[in-house]
Amino acid sequence: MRGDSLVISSLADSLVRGVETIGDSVSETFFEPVIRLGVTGLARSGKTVFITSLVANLLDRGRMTGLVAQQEGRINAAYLQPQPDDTVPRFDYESHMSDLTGPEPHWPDSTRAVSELRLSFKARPAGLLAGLQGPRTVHLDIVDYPGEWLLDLALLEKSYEDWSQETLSRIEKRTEAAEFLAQARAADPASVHDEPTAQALAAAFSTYLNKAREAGFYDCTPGRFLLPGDLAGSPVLTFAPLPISDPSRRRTLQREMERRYEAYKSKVVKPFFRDHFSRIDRQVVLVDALGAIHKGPQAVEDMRRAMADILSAFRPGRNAWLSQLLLGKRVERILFAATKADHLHHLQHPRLTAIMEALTREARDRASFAGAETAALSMASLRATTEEMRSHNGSELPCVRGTLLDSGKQAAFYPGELPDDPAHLLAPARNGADTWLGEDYGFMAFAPAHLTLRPGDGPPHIRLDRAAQFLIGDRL
Ligand SMILES: Nc1nc2c(ncn2[C@@H]2O[C@H](COP(=O)(O)OP(=O)(O)OP(=O)(O)O)[C@@H](O)[C@H]2O)c(=O)[nH]1
Ligand SMILES: [Mg+2]
Repeated sequence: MRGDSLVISSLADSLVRGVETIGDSVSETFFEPVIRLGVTGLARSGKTVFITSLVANLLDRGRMTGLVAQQEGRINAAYLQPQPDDTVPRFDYESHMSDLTGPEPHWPDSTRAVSELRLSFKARPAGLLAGLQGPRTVHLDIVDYPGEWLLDLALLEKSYEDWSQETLSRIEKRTEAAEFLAQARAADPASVHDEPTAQALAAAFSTYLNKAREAGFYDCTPGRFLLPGDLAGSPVLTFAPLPISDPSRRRTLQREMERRYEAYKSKVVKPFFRDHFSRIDRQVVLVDALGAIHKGPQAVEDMRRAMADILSAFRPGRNAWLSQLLLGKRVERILFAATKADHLHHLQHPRLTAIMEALTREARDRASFAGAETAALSMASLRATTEEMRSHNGSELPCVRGTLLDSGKQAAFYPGELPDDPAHLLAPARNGADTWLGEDYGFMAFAPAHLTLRPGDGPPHIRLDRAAQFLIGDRL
C-alpha cells in the first residue's frame, strides 16, 4: 500500500510540475504583457547611454517621479531577466553601467549591432482594477539598433542600376568621395569579374562612407558598410556603385556587383525588418540635434532629411514589401528625443524641443497619419553638467559647468542662444547656407561626472522619466 501511495504521489508531483511548466509558458504568452521598445538613432546619437540610464533608473526609481506608476507607488519590483530571443546579442548593461558610473567614469564604446535586454516589472494595475487584482508582471524588451539600418529600407525599391546612378550623382561634389569616384570611373563594369577589383572598389566605397559620416553627412547607406559586425569581408558587403551604361552581361564585374547588391537586400535588409523591426510596439528615435547645429546648416539639413527617411519606415504604406510584412500592425507610439540637453541651461530647453518638433514635423505628421501617437522632447540620459549664471559684459549668461573630455579640467560653458523660432535655423539650412548668420553655436564634450548614488536612486538625468512615461507608462 505504502509503495502504491508513493508511486501515486510522485506521479501527482510530476503531473503538477507538468502543469506548472505549461502554466508558465501559457501565462507568459497570454497573460503577461510584453512591450517591445525599439531604441534607435544615427551614429553617436546617444542610444547606448540612453538604454543604460533608462534601465538603471527603472531598477532604482528614486529619480523617476515623472513615471506615473512610480509616483502612485504601483511598481513593486523591477528586475532583469533572460531575454526571449536566443540569437540576438544581449545589451551589455553591466559593463556600460560600470563605464558610466565606475571610479573613473567614461562614455561607453560605440556599438555596432542590434542588441536586446529584458526588464520585468511587478506592478499593480491602476484605477478600478487595482483593488481586485494583485500585482502582475509586465515585460519590457528593449531593442537597440542603428538608425542607419532603417535608411536601407529605401534600397528595397531600387535596382542596382538606379542605386548606382543616384549614389554617384549625389556624392559627385563631395571631397570625401574623390578617391572612390576616381576608382569607380576607372573601373570597367563590362570587364570580366575578378575578386581583387571588387574588393578594392568596395573598400574604397566604405572608406568614403566612413569619411562622409565623420564629416557629418547622414545619407551613408548601405548601413551595414559602416556597421559590418560579423558580415565584414563577406560578399554581401563587397560591392559598390558603378557608372553603368549598358545592361549587364554574364560574368562581368557589373553583374556580380548587381548580384551582391540584391543579396544585401534579401539577406541583410529584409531579415532585419522581418525579425526585429516588425515586432516593435513603441519606438524612441534619438537625435543629436545640438551636435548638428554646432556643425552648421548643412549638417542640420542633412539630418532633417535623414530623419524624414528614417521615419518613412514608420509609414509602411509607402513600401509594398514592408506593408505586406506588417499586415496592418504598427508602432503605437514614437518619441523623438533631442539627447545631450545637459549641454544647455534649462532656460534653453524649450527652444531645443521646438527645434526638435520642427525638425521632425513633416515626418511626424506622416507617422500620425499612420495612427501612431508621437511626441518630441529634449532630454539628457546622463546629466554630466550643473547649471550656473555668469556675468559677461554686464549681462547674465546661463551656462553649464562640467569636466571637459579632452583636458579633464572643470569649465563653465555658454553654447550660444538658440533662436526662439526654429525657422531661423531650419530655413537657412534648407536654403543651403554655409554658416549660421550672427550666432555661433559652441559644443563642448563633457566627461560623465563622478557619481555617488544614494540607495534607490539611478544616475542623474533630464526628463528621462518623462520619456519613459510616454513610451511605456500607459502599460504599467
Ligand atoms: N553630456 C552628455 N553626453 C552624452 C549623453 N548621452 C550621450 N552623450 C555623448 O554622446 C556620445 C555617444 O553616446 P552613445 O550612447 O555611445 O551613442 P550611440 O548612439 O550608442 O553611438 P553608436 O553606438 O556609436 O551608434 C557619448 O560618448 C557621449 O559623449 C548625455 O546624456 N549627456
Ligand atoms: Mg551605441
